[in-house]
Amino acid sequence: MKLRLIYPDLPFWRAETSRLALFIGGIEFEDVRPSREEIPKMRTDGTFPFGQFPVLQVDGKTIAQTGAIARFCGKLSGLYPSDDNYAAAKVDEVIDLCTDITIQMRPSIRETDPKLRTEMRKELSETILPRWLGFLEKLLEDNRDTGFFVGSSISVADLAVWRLCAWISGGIIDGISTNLLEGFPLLSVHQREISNLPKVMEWVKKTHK
Ligand SMILES: N[C@@H](CCC(=O)N[C@@H](CS)C(=O)NCC(=O)O)C(=O)O
Repeated sequence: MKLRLIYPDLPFWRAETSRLALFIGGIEFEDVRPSREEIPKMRTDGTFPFGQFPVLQVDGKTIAQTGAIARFCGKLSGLYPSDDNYAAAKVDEVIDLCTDITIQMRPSIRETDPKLRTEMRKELSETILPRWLGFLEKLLEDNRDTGFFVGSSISVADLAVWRLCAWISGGIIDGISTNLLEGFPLLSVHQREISNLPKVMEWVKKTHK
């Protein structure tokens, strides 16, 4: 099976979850990272069927949508439950939660008025994100003995949250506190543990700039 995963050269969770899953699973894929100049053409030549990315091409056929791609790559890599429908739904739940959190960020990222943007980021830091991160913390608490989001081993849910939290609290977005995870002990430990996995460290060393 020939796989081409298409997303700009950024370790954003929407693509990085699937890239990393394939890497961990030892599944060969072409890691296509179009430049800013190449993207407009891809919007019109059918590469991005909904005008958005990531996109995964499987033997020339296209899968769009972050969650669909993550599930597909998770299944190929052994990082998505294959015989437990409840566990599979719980993984989906976490990925959808990552999407919801990303959507919370969008208005301030698109805001062009600096004063309004600062106010929005303050509200995100102080109120909105702590509420949503609390939901993730609660999921870890419910699955406490394992340190993973679902079941007793790593899944694409863990990879998605790991990259999402690195983005939110990594000092990448002006005005969003880098101490955001401090109030969430299980999420903080989860973040560290995933970062320290040998395959994750190898991938980060290889691809993150
Ligand atoms: N529903 C899509 C949303 C993907 C999305 O918003 N991608 C962003 C990049 S992270 C994008 O394509 N932005 C450009 C645009 O919307 O025109 C998914 O789940 O993959």
